[in-house]
Formats: sequence, structure tokens, C-alpha cells
Amino acid sequence: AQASAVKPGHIALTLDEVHQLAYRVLTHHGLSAEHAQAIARVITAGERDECHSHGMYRVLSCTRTLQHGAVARDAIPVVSDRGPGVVAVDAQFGFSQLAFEVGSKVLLEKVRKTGIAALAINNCYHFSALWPEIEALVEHGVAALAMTPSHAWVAPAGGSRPVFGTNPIAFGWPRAGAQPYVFDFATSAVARGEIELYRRSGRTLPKGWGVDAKGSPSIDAATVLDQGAMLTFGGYKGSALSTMIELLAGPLIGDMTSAESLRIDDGAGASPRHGEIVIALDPRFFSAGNFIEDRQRAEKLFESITGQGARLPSQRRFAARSRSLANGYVQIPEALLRDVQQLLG
Ligand code: NDP
Ligand code: PYC
Repeated sequence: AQASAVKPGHIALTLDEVHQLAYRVLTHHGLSAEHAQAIARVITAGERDECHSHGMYRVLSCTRTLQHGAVARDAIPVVSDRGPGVVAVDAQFGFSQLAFEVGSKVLLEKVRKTGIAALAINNCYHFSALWPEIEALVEHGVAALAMTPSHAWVAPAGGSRPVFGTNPIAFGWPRAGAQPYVFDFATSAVARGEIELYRRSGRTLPKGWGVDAKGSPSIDAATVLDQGAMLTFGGYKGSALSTMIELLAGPLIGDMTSAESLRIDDGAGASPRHGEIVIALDPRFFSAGNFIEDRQRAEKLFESITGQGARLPSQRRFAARSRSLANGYVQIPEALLRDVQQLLG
């Protein structure tokens, strides 16, 4: 494939260089090698798939979280079996990645026996996109759903004061001979990280993303981030989905809501600290002996979407992945690279 030209104001880095830089910064700030490797892997995957709000940019917030001091730098997650279809992993106030890695193995063992199983991750610092986790499950032939709160930055539809986190929800469906169907989005109009990137590059926001302190629409990133509130996607529908995520990944699993997470942060600007719920479904338990036929009917559904020119979620991401792998490099904004490298200072 033809290598893409490097955009003005960007620097080309190989994926290995991205991984090494993230790893070096995180370990320089005291994170254990095992956690730093796990985080560097999701950050590198984010850059590879051109998911910039959760790629290299996150090295800045992870470092801020480490400097804050509350995160356990060498936490060893503790697994507890809560029933035939439920496993909980206490992240012991470390970052979420290692807890998912150990918990997902048990989740997969359980779902093979029960048809439906859930993983609750508790007491973790959480900053990442959910699609790497969904992909890791779906490649074992199960459908999966993941949800997590964040910090209370988002106003409910009809209100103007922040209550919800940006609360992402991700879903994946395995497909034979094709990339899986995966969506992963914030239940706010957009992830907070995206608005932060708008602020860094001095761009005004599209309408509908946020309001000012009086609840009036605002297209100024700093106003929305620091004074007003973000908005849910789809009005009251996003508001209800966000409430569901607060409940299922908060009180249901004995963990914090986004408001509680923001309260304990106490202005430090660290990554949110709360729980996550992941649900896996094994299609073979649900198909009444028609597994192959049911899978083919799912394929017809996808064809009826793409057949009229609409795209599937993750299609852009998978295309970016192919491009990055073919090019052998990704493109990082110079200013971001400078900020990240300064953390080694
Ligand atoms: P988007 O609004 O860009 O939505 C992303 C999802 O929608 C992707 O699956 C994307 O696929 C798909 N999509 C986008 N455009 C289209 C289209 N035209 N047709 C079909 N599908 C489309 O991203 P968000 O800002 O909402 O979220 C970005 C990331 O932020 C997510 O990965 C999320 O997990 C993460 N996040 C994490 C939080 C946390 O607390 N840990 C909090 C909030 C967000 P594609 O990638 O192919 O474009
Ligand atoms: O971008 O909204 C966001 C976010 C919150 C926590 C991690 N990412």
C-alpha cells in the first residue's frame, strides 16, 4: 500500500515507538511494568485505529493521575467468584486494564458453561476506550456489552447541571470471516476527551455538545469543560441510557456513580475512579438448534445496512488500522508529542 504523507504539524512514529514512549513515561512516574505495558497496549491500539481522544493524549491524564498519588501503582487485582454466572475483580485502586485481563479469562470460562455471564470490575481508575475489551471477548465467539461511568460532567436532558459521566457503552457481535460488528460511544454527545482536543487546537465546538453555566448553548470548549456542562446524545434517550449505565456499573456492582467519583477527585483532575460491568452472551445457548442459520440472518442485517451505502460502526476504525499497519507508522501532533516527552524531563 502507498504510505500516507505526514500531515503538517505532525510527526510520524512507529507503533513500537508509540508503545515505548507511553511505557517509558508511565514507568518514569512510578507505575509498575505490568500496568504500564497493559496501558501502553491500549494507547498504542488507540493511535493505530486513529481514536485520538483515547490514544497518546491519555498519557497526559494517566500521568496526572499518577502524580495525584491516589492510584495504586503496583496493584494486583483480586478475583472473587460471585456465582455460576458472575465474577467480580477488585482492581485494588489500580488502573482498570489488568483487572479486565484477569477477569475476562474467568468471564469466558463462565459464559461457556452458563450462556450468559457478567464481570464486575470494582475500585479501578478508568481512562480508556471500551472497544479493545469488546474485541478481546468477541474474538472468542461471544457477543459482549461493556459499560462504565466516569466523572459527573454531563447534564440530564431538561436540566443544566452535571450529573452523569460521559458513560460509554460498547457492544460487539462476532462474525465469521469478517471483522466483528463493534460500536463504542459515549452517551454524552461526544467524549470529553474529544472536547479537550478541540480546546487544545483552538477550535469551536459543533452545536449541541454543551452549555454554559446558565444552561445556554455554548460552542466554546473551555466554557463547556470548566463552567457549564456537556449534553447527552439524543436528548432524553441518551439521558436514560446514561442513567442505566450509572445504575448497572455503579450501585448494582457496589461501586461509585460519576458524581461520587468526581467528589472524591476533589478537583485533582485525576482519571475517574469507579467500576465497570461487562456482560458476555454465548450465542450457542440462545439459538434453538439453528446457530448457523441465525448467524446468516445476522449477516443479512449487516448487508441491508451496508448495501445502501451506510457504514457499520468500527468500519472507519478498521480501515485506519489497516492503513497504520501498512504505513508502518502513525501521525502524532507535534504539540502533543512535545507535552508527552516533557513528562520524561
Ligand atoms: P463517536 O461519537 O465518534 O462514536 C464512536 C462510535 O460510533 C464508534 O463505534 C464509531 O465507529 C461509530 N460511528 C461514528 N460515526 C459513524 C457513522 N457515521 N456511521 C456508523 N458508525 C459511526 O465517539 P465518542 O466521542 O462517543 O467516544 C469515543 C471513545 O471515547 C469511545 O471509544 C469510548 O469508549 C471512549 N470513552 C471512554 C470513557 C471512559 O470513561 N472510559 C468515557 C467516554 C468515552 P468508528 O470508530 O469506525 O468511527
Ligand atoms: O473522554 O469522556 C471521556 C473520558 C472519560 C474518562 C475517560 N475518557
